[in-house]
Amino acid sequence: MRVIYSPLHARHDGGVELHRGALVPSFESPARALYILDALQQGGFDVLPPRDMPESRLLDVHDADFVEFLRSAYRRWTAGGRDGSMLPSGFPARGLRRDHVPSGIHGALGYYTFDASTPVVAGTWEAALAAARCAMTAAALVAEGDSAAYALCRPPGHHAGRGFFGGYCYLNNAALAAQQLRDHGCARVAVLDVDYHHGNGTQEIFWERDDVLFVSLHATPESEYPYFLGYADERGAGRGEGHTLNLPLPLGTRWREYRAALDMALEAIGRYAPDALVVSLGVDTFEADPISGFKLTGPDYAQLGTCLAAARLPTVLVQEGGYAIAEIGANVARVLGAFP
Ligand code: Q9C
Ligand code: ZN
Repeated sequence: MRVIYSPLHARHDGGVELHRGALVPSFESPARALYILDALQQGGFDVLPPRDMPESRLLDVHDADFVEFLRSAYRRWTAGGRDGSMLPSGFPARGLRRDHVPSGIHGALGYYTFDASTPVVAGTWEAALAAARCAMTAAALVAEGDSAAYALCRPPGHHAGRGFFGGYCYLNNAALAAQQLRDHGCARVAVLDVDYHHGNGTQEIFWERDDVLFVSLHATPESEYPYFLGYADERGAGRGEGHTLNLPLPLGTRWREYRAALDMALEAIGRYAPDALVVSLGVDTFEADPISGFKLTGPDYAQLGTCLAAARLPTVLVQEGGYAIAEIGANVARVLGAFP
Protein backbone atom coordinates (compact mmCIF):
# COMPACT_ATOMS: atom_id res chain seq x y z
CA MET A 1 0.00 0.00 0.00
CA ARG A 2 1.07 3.56 -0.59
CA VAL A 3 2.02 5.95 2.22
CA ILE A 4 1.21 9.68 2.16
CA TYR A 5 3.60 11.89 4.13
CA SER A 6 4.45 15.57 4.35
CA PRO A 7 7.56 16.94 6.10
CA LEU A 8 5.46 19.99 7.06
CA HIS A 9 4.38 18.08 10.20
CA ALA A 10 7.67 19.20 11.79
CA ARG A 11 6.46 22.82 11.81
CA HIS A 12 4.24 21.78 14.71
CA ASP A 13 6.29 21.22 17.83
CA GLY A 14 4.15 22.11 20.83
CA GLY A 15 6.95 21.95 23.35
CA VAL A 16 4.93 21.56 26.54
CA GLU A 17 1.58 20.24 27.75
CA LEU A 18 -0.30 20.12 31.02
CA HIS A 19 -0.24 16.44 32.04
CA ARG A 20 -1.68 15.26 35.37
CA GLY A 21 -0.99 18.61 36.99
CA ALA A 22 2.48 19.27 35.61
CA LEU A 23 3.84 21.08 32.59
CA VAL A 24 5.84 18.38 30.80
CA PRO A 25 7.48 18.02 27.36
CA SER A 26 4.81 17.21 24.74
CA PHE A 27 4.28 13.48 24.21
CA GLU A 28 3.08 14.31 20.70
CA SER A 29 6.39 15.23 19.04
CA PRO A 30 7.86 15.47 15.50
CA ALA A 31 10.04 12.44 16.26
CA ARG A 32 6.93 10.25 16.17
CA ALA A 33 6.40 10.84 12.46
CA LEU A 34 10.12 10.51 11.68
CA TYR A 35 10.28 7.10 13.39
CA ILE A 36 7.20 5.90 11.51
CA LEU A 37 8.55 7.19 8.19
CA ASP A 38 11.88 5.51 8.80
CA ALA A 39 10.29 2.13 9.56
CA LEU A 40 8.03 2.31 6.51
CA GLN A 41 10.91 3.27 4.20
CA GLN A 42 12.95 0.37 5.61
CA GLY A 43 9.92 -1.83 4.93
CA GLY A 44 9.93 -0.85 1.27
CA PHE A 45 6.69 1.15 1.24
CA ASP A 46 6.22 3.76 -1.50
CA VAL A 47 6.03 7.25 0.08
CA LEU A 48 4.16 10.05 -1.75
CA PRO A 49 3.51 13.71 -0.85
CA PRO A 50 -0.10 14.87 -0.34
CA ARG A 51 -2.04 16.56 -3.14
CA ASP A 52 -2.80 20.26 -2.85
CA MET A 53 -6.40 19.72 -1.70
CA PRO A 54 -8.35 23.00 -1.46
CA GLU A 55 -8.79 24.39 2.05
CA SER A 56 -12.52 24.72 1.35
CA ARG A 57 -12.79 20.91 1.82
CA LEU A 58 -12.19 21.46 5.54
CA LEU A 59 -15.56 23.17 5.77
CA ASP A 60 -17.39 19.91 5.03
CA VAL A 61 -16.55 18.70 8.54
CA HIS A 62 -15.47 21.88 10.39
CA ASP A 63 -17.12 25.24 11.14
CA ALA A 64 -15.76 28.24 9.24
CA ASP A 65 -15.18 30.35 12.40
CA PHE A 66 -13.18 27.51 13.98
CA VAL A 67 -10.98 27.05 10.89
CA GLU A 68 -10.38 30.81 10.80
CA PHE A 69 -9.42 30.75 14.48
CA LEU A 70 -6.82 28.01 13.91
CA ARG A 71 -5.44 29.82 10.87
CA SER A 72 -4.96 33.13 12.66
CA ALA A 73 -4.56 32.18 16.33
CA TYR A 74 -0.79 32.39 16.60
CA ARG A 75 -0.67 35.75 14.79
CA ARG A 76 -3.14 37.11 17.35
CA TRP A 77 -1.02 35.68 20.18
CA THR A 78 2.19 37.31 18.97
CA ALA A 79 0.34 40.57 18.22
CA GLY A 80 -0.47 40.57 21.95
CA GLY A 81 3.25 40.54 22.66
CA ARG A 82 3.58 36.86 23.57
CA ASP A 83 5.71 34.06 22.18
CA GLY A 84 6.11 30.35 23.01
CA SER A 85 3.21 27.90 23.08
CA MET A 86 -0.43 28.98 23.33
CA LEU A 87 -2.19 27.14 26.16
CA PRO A 88 -5.66 28.03 27.48
CA SER A 89 -6.56 28.80 31.06
CA GLY A 90 -10.35 28.94 31.06
CA PHE A 91 -13.17 26.96 29.43
CA PRO A 92 -16.94 27.47 28.95
CA ALA A 93 -18.13 24.81 31.43
CA ARG A 94 -21.73 24.43 32.65
CA GLY A 95 -23.17 27.75 33.78
CA LEU A 96 -21.02 29.81 31.42
CA ARG A 97 -21.92 31.18 27.98
CA ARG A 98 -21.20 29.23 24.80
CA ASP A 99 -23.06 31.55 22.44
CA HIS A 100 -20.38 34.25 22.46
CA VAL A 101 -16.76 34.00 21.36
CA PRO A 102 -14.70 36.42 23.47
CA SER A 103 -12.89 38.94 21.28
CA GLY A 104 -9.64 38.58 23.26
CA ILE A 105 -7.24 35.80 22.31
CA HIS A 106 -7.14 34.09 25.74
CA GLY A 107 -10.93 33.77 25.96
CA ALA A 108 -11.19 32.71 22.32
CA LEU A 109 -8.53 30.03 22.91
CA GLY A 110 -10.50 28.58 25.83
CA TYR A 111 -13.68 28.70 23.73
CA TYR A 112 -12.22 26.65 20.86
CA THR A 113 -10.34 23.97 22.83
CA PHE A 114 -11.23 21.61 25.66
CA ASP A 115 -7.90 20.86 27.32
CA ALA A 116 -4.45 22.24 28.08
CA SER A 117 -2.51 19.44 26.37
CA THR A 118 -2.88 20.84 22.87
CA PRO A 119 -0.59 23.83 22.34
CA VAL A 120 -0.78 26.09 19.30
CA VAL A 121 2.58 27.30 17.99
CA ALA A 122 3.69 29.24 14.90
CA GLY A 123 3.64 26.20 12.60
CA THR A 124 0.57 24.42 13.95
CA TRP A 125 -1.80 25.54 11.21
CA GLU A 126 0.58 24.58 8.38
CA ALA A 127 1.23 21.15 9.92
CA ALA A 128 -2.44 20.46 10.64
CA LEU A 129 -3.42 21.46 7.10
CA ALA A 130 -0.70 19.19 5.65
CA ALA A 131 -1.94 16.28 7.80
CA ALA A 132 -5.51 16.90 6.60
CA ARG A 133 -4.25 16.87 3.01
CA CYS A 134 -2.40 13.57 3.64
CA ALA A 135 -5.66 11.99 4.85
CA MET A 136 -7.73 13.36 1.96
CA THR A 137 -5.06 12.22 -0.53
CA ALA A 138 -5.03 8.68 0.87
CA ALA A 139 -8.83 8.66 0.60
CA ALA A 140 -8.64 9.93 -2.99
CA LEU A 141 -6.24 7.09 -3.91
CA VAL A 142 -8.65 4.54 -2.45
CA ALA A 143 -11.62 6.18 -4.20
CA GLU A 144 -9.61 5.88 -7.42
CA GLY A 145 -9.02 2.15 -6.95
CA ASP A 146 -6.13 1.49 -4.54
CA SER A 147 -7.26 -1.30 -2.22
CA ALA A 148 -5.68 0.46 0.78
CA ALA A 149 -3.64 3.57 1.58
CA TYR A 150 -2.00 4.96 4.73
CA ALA A 151 -1.88 8.64 5.71
CA LEU A 152 1.06 9.35 8.04
CA CYS A 153 -0.79 12.20 9.73
CA ARG A 154 0.81 14.39 12.36
CA PRO A 155 -0.67 16.12 14.28
CA PRO A 156 -3.38 13.49 14.80
CA GLY A 157 -7.07 14.32 14.38
CA HIS A 158 -9.73 12.19 16.08
CA HIS A 159 -10.27 14.41 19.14
CA ALA A 160 -10.97 17.50 16.98
CA GLY A 161 -14.66 18.17 16.38
CA ARG A 162 -16.66 20.39 14.09
CA GLY A 163 -15.78 23.49 16.09
CA PHE A 164 -13.11 22.58 18.65
CA PHE A 165 -9.61 21.18 19.01
CA GLY A 166 -7.94 19.18 21.79
CA GLY A 167 -6.17 15.91 22.61
CA TYR A 168 -3.19 16.87 20.40
CA CYS A 169 -5.65 17.19 17.47
CA TYR A 170 -6.57 20.30 15.41
CA LEU A 171 -8.29 19.14 12.21
CA ASN A 172 -10.08 15.78 12.05
CA ASN A 173 -8.04 13.88 9.46
CA ALA A 174 -10.12 10.67 9.63
CA ALA A 175 -13.41 12.58 9.24
CA LEU A 176 -11.97 14.42 6.24
CA ALA A 177 -10.93 11.08 4.71
CA ALA A 178 -14.42 9.66 5.29
CA GLN A 179 -16.01 12.75 3.74
CA GLN A 180 -13.65 12.52 0.75
CA LEU A 181 -14.80 8.93 0.17
CA ARG A 182 -18.46 10.01 0.50
CA ASP A 183 -17.93 12.69 -2.13
CA HIS A 184 -16.20 10.30 -4.54
CA GLY A 185 -18.38 7.29 -5.07
CA CYS A 186 -18.91 5.74 -1.64
CA ALA A 187 -22.51 5.91 -0.42
CA ARG A 188 -21.68 4.46 3.00
CA VAL A 189 -18.42 4.70 4.90
CA ALA A 190 -17.45 3.09 8.21
CA VAL A 191 -14.89 4.65 10.55
CA LEU A 192 -13.21 2.21 12.95
CA ASP A 193 -11.23 3.97 15.66
CA VAL A 194 -8.65 1.74 17.38
CA ASP A 195 -6.69 4.49 19.14
CA TYR A 196 -6.42 3.98 22.94
CA HIS A 197 -8.53 7.12 23.47
CA HIS A 198 -12.13 7.59 22.38
CA GLY A 199 -12.45 9.52 19.10
CA ASN A 200 -14.82 12.11 20.51
CA GLY A 201 -14.34 14.52 17.61
CA THR A 202 -15.15 11.97 14.93
CA GLN A 203 -18.17 10.82 16.92
CA GLU A 204 -19.46 14.37 17.24
CA ILE A 205 -18.98 15.13 13.54
CA PHE A 206 -20.99 12.09 12.38
CA TRP A 207 -23.39 11.88 15.39
CA GLU A 208 -26.53 12.69 13.39
CA ARG A 209 -25.52 11.04 10.10
CA ASP A 210 -26.47 7.60 8.81
CA ASP A 211 -24.07 7.66 5.83
CA VAL A 212 -21.04 7.26 8.11
CA LEU A 213 -20.91 4.57 10.80
CA PHE A 214 -18.58 5.37 13.73
CA VAL A 215 -17.24 2.45 15.77
CA SER A 216 -14.64 2.92 18.50
CA LEU A 217 -12.60 0.59 20.73
CA HIS A 218 -10.95 2.53 23.54
CA ALA A 219 -10.05 2.68 27.21
CA THR A 220 -12.91 3.46 29.57
CA PRO A 221 -13.50 7.21 29.81
CA GLU A 222 -14.31 6.73 33.50
CA SER A 223 -10.57 7.08 34.13
CA GLU A 224 -9.05 7.82 30.73
CA TYR A 225 -8.97 10.82 28.42
CA PRO A 226 -11.21 12.33 27.00
CA TYR A 227 -13.33 11.49 30.11
CA PHE A 228 -16.56 13.12 28.92
CA LEU A 229 -17.48 11.02 25.86
CA GLY A 230 -17.07 7.43 24.68
CA TYR A 231 -19.50 5.56 26.96
CA ALA A 232 -21.38 2.51 25.70
CA ASP A 233 -24.79 4.20 25.85
CA GLU A 234 -23.84 6.79 23.17
CA ARG A 235 -25.46 5.48 19.97
CA GLY A 236 -26.07 8.51 17.74
CA ALA A 237 -29.13 10.71 17.29
CA GLY A 238 -31.75 11.57 14.66
CA ARG A 239 -30.92 9.87 11.37
CA GLY A 240 -27.66 8.81 13.00
CA GLU A 241 -29.33 6.84 15.79
CA GLY A 242 -27.70 3.38 15.92
CA HIS A 243 -24.81 4.57 13.72
CA THR A 244 -22.38 5.14 16.61
CA LEU A 245 -20.99 2.14 18.51
CA ASN A 246 -18.68 2.53 21.51
CA LEU A 247 -16.85 -0.45 23.00
CA PRO A 248 -15.01 0.89 26.08
CA LEU A 249 -12.50 -1.55 27.60
CA PRO A 250 -10.86 -1.71 31.04
CA LEU A 251 -7.31 -0.71 31.88
CA GLY A 252 -4.92 -3.62 31.46
CA THR A 253 -6.72 -4.99 28.37
CA ARG A 254 -4.62 -7.53 26.46
CA TRP A 255 -4.95 -8.86 22.93
CA ARG A 256 -7.30 -11.73 23.90
CA GLU A 257 -10.01 -9.37 25.23
CA TYR A 258 -9.18 -6.71 22.68
CA ARG A 259 -9.65 -9.22 19.88
CA ALA A 260 -13.13 -10.15 21.17
CA ALA A 261 -14.20 -6.49 21.08
CA LEU A 262 -12.58 -6.02 17.67
CA ASP A 263 -14.63 -8.95 16.33
CA MET A 264 -17.81 -7.24 17.59
CA ALA A 265 -16.75 -3.99 15.93
CA LEU A 266 -16.01 -5.72 12.63
CA GLU A 267 -19.32 -7.62 12.78
CA ALA A 268 -21.19 -4.33 13.19
CA ILE A 269 -19.26 -2.91 10.24
CA GLY A 270 -20.06 -6.02 8.19
CA ARG A 271 -23.78 -5.60 8.93
CA TYR A 272 -23.61 -1.95 7.81
CA ALA A 273 -22.01 -3.13 4.53
CA PRO A 274 -20.05 0.04 3.79
CA ASP A 275 -18.35 0.83 0.47
CA ALA A 276 -15.13 1.76 2.28
CA LEU A 277 -13.46 1.74 5.69
CA VAL A 278 -11.45 4.45 7.43
CA VAL A 279 -9.27 3.22 10.31
CA SER A 280 -8.19 5.73 12.96
CA LEU A 281 -4.94 3.92 13.69
CA GLY A 282 -3.57 4.82 17.10
CA VAL A 283 -0.84 2.53 18.41
CA ASP A 284 -1.06 3.95 21.95
CA THR A 285 -2.67 0.62 22.94
CA PHE A 286 0.92 -0.68 23.13
CA GLU A 287 2.10 -2.07 26.48
CA ALA A 288 4.99 0.41 26.74
CA ASP A 289 2.99 3.53 25.86
CA PRO A 290 3.83 6.22 28.42
CA ILE A 291 0.30 7.70 28.75
CA SER A 292 -1.86 4.62 28.23
CA GLY A 293 -2.92 1.46 30.05
CA PHE A 294 -3.51 -1.36 27.55
CA LYS A 295 -1.11 -4.26 27.08
CA LEU A 296 -0.89 -4.99 23.35
CA THR A 297 2.49 -6.36 22.23
CA GLY A 298 4.40 -5.95 18.98
CA PRO A 299 3.13 -9.20 17.40
CA ASP A 300 -0.44 -8.22 18.32
CA TYR A 301 -0.27 -5.38 15.76
CA ALA A 302 0.30 -7.91 12.97
CA GLN A 303 -2.86 -9.68 14.20
CA LEU A 304 -4.70 -6.36 14.26
CA GLY A 305 -3.66 -5.76 10.65
CA THR A 306 -4.81 -9.25 9.68
CA CYS A 307 -8.24 -8.66 11.27
CA LEU A 308 -8.61 -5.27 9.53
CA ALA A 309 -7.54 -6.64 6.15
CA ALA A 310 -9.94 -9.58 6.53
CA ALA A 311 -12.85 -7.12 6.27
CA ARG A 312 -11.88 -6.96 2.58
CA LEU A 313 -13.00 -3.37 2.24
CA PRO A 314 -11.22 -0.53 0.45
CA THR A 315 -9.38 0.91 3.45
CA VAL A 316 -7.84 4.25 4.37
CA LEU A 317 -5.62 4.05 7.46
CA VAL A 318 -5.04 7.37 9.22
CA GLN A 319 -2.35 7.76 11.88
CA GLU A 320 -3.65 8.90 15.29
CA GLY A 321 -1.80 8.41 18.61
CA GLY A 322 1.16 6.33 19.79
CA TYR A 323 3.80 7.73 22.14
CA ALA A 324 6.23 4.84 22.72
CA ILE A 325 8.53 6.36 20.14
CA ALA A 326 11.14 3.57 19.97
CA GLU A 327 8.53 1.03 18.86
CA ILE A 328 5.99 3.25 17.07
CA GLY A 329 7.40 2.62 13.59
CA ALA A 330 7.63 -1.15 13.96
CA ASN A 331 4.08 -1.34 15.32
CA VAL A 332 2.60 0.71 12.46
CA ALA A 333 4.60 -1.33 9.92
CA ARG A 334 3.20 -4.55 11.42
CA VAL A 335 -0.38 -3.35 10.88
CA LEU A 336 0.26 -2.17 7.31
CA GLY A 337 2.28 -5.28 6.48
CA ALA A 338 -0.78 -7.47 7.01
CA PHE A 339 -2.54 -5.88 4.02
CA PRO A 340 -2.04 -7.63 0.67
N1 Q9C B 1 -3.64 13.15 32.13
C1 Q9C B 1 -4.23 11.00 20.94
O1 Q9C B 1 -3.80 9.90 21.24
N2 Q9C B 1 -3.59 14.12 27.47
N3 Q9C B 1 -4.46 11.95 21.86
C2 Q9C B 1 -3.98 13.20 28.47
C3 Q9C B 1 -3.90 12.63 30.83
C4 Q9C B 1 -4.28 14.05 26.22
C5 Q9C B 1 -4.21 11.72 23.25
C6 Q9C B 1 -3.55 13.66 29.80
C7 Q9C B 1 -4.12 12.75 25.51
C8 Q9C B 1 -4.55 12.91 24.07
C9 Q9C B 1 -4.47 11.36 19.52
ZN1 ZN C 1 -4.77 8.20 21.66
